[in-house]
Amino acid sequence: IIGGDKTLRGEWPWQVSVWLRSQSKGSHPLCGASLISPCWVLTAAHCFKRFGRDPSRYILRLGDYHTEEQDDFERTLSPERIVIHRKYHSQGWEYDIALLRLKGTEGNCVAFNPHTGAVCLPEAGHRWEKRPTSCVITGWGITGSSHTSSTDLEYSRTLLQAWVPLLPAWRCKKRYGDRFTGRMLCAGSLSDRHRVDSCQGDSGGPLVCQGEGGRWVLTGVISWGHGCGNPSFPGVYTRVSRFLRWIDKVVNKPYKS
Ligand code: 4AZ
Repeated sequence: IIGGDKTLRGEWPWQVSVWLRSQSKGSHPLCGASLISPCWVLTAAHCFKRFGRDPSRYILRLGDYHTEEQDDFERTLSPERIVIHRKYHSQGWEYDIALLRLKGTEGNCVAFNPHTGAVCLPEAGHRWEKRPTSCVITGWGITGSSHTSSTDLEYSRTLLQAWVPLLPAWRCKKRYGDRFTGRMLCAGSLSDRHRVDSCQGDSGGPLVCQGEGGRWVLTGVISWGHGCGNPSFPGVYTRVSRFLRWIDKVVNKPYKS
C-alpha cells in the first residue's frame, strides 16, 4: 500500500493473507484476500499464475496483523479448493477473480471472532462511482511514502490501509485503453502531493466502500495497474458487483472431489 497508515489489530476482520506453503520465515505473503463467508475467501486469479492451482501449495492466514508474529486471533488454514474464473487468461487482466474454499463442512469452516469475520458483498449492478466515494484498500504489499514518487520496494510487516477515491472509468480508459473494461473499477489519487495506491503483494485483497448504515461492502479486488502511486496511472480493481452470479454459482454448487 502506497501512502497508507497502520491499521489497528482486528480493524479489517475479513482481511486474509495468502502464502506459499514453502515460504520461509521473514518472507511476505503472495497476495491478499477477503473472507466472504465461513467457508469462502475471494481473491485475484493472477495470484496463482506463478505457482499454479494446486491448493496444497498454499496456506491462508485469518485474523493476521503482523506477518512475523503470532497474533492472538491468527489462524493458519489450508484451502481445500481453488476456483479460478474460467474466462481468466494469464496473459490478460480480465476476469481476475478466484474463490478459495476452506476445509470443513458447509457453514463450519472457520468460527468468527473479534478479529475474523466476513465482509458484505455489493448489490447487483451497484455503480459506486456514480457518486464520489472514498473507499479503503488494505494489504501487506509494497509500501511507499504518499509524498514521493518512489516506492520503498519493501513489503509491510503490519497490515496497512489507505483511503482511495473511486475514479470515473474514463480516467483508466484514457491510460489503459481497451485493457480497461466494464468489469473493472478505477481508483487512485489524482494528486501528485498525496499518492495513494495498491501495489505488488496487495493484489487479491479488498477495496471496501462504506454503504448505507456504515456497512463495509467488498466493492473491488486489487488487480493491476502500471506501476504504483503514479497519479497518471490509477489502480485497477475487479468490479465485484459484476461477479455476483459467478460467486453464487460457485459457492452454492454441490461439490464432489
Ligand atoms: C501487482 O503487481 C500490482 N497500482 C497490484 C496493484 C497495482 C499494481 C501492481 C496498482 O500485483
